[in-house]
Amino acid sequence: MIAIITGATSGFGRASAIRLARLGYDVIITGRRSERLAELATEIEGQYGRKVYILCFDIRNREACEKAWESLPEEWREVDVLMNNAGLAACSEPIGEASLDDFDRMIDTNVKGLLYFFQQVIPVMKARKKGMIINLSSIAGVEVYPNGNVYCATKHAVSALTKAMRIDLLPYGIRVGSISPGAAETEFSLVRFKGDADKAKAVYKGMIPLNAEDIADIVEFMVTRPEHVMINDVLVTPARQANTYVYNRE
Ligand code: NDP
Ligand code: 8X3
Repeated sequence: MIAIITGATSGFGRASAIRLARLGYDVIITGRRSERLAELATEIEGQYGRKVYILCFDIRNREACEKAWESLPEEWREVDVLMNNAGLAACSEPIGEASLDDFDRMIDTNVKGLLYFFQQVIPVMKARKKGMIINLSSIAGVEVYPNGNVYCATKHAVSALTKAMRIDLLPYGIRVGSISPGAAETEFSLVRFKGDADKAKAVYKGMIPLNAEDIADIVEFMVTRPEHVMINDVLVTPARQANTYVYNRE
């Protein structure tokens, strides 16, 4: 069994790559930070005895996505699970006040990048008439919140694409689902607030946020369902979060 996880250098992607290796998958791990990919490969190979293939590229770059896939040896191409996870929020400002560069980063990564890489992987799954796709959407793909604007729009797009993939890939027996988490403490907020650790920490003040292992648990649940079961979406929040903007903080 082979799984590809995009954005495996941190957070959900890293934890899920380890979890999938523990479940017996050889894993293809992707991201831009080569040192972290190498560290993760050493950890997985050493602790779980699974094979790891590293693809280091920027998912926003269409040509880089194509070249990454072309560079993959034939024996790695029969992918059973594709986890489209790489993504980010680049800002948190009212619409009309945020930078268009930040909007570009989110649209290029979360929507276009997901499609660029998906396009490479899907022909093999279609030819094999099997496979599972797990898209990392968000509660922000279900509802919007103040200053979430374009990030929410990209995650609404991921949710729409998940539903569209499920329809178009149905004849091929490919199962498509998404995970839609609420607040989870990873590097997500540090990236969103451009390295400001205090602002990032404040997001989770007065509650226990989700963590990367919580999401890996859901990935494990999805991939271990019998073949006749397709999990469409798992919407999950910390116990102290009711929707995108109502929290019960201590
Ligand atoms: P992290 O910041 O911890 O991880 C993000 C991953 O995406 C990293 O591995 C990063 O790798 C990769 N990535 C980002 N940009 C690019 C790029 N241009 N090219 C290649 N890889 C890229 O965040 P999370 O683990 O929290 O987020 C994972 C996914 O989950 C995202 O899609 C996010 O939107 C979504 N999500 C997160 C929630 C949260 O509260 N944390 C809640 C709901 C959804 P590198 O930097 O090495 O390229
Ligand atoms: C990340 C969760 O609520 O910050 O997708 O948008 S939220």
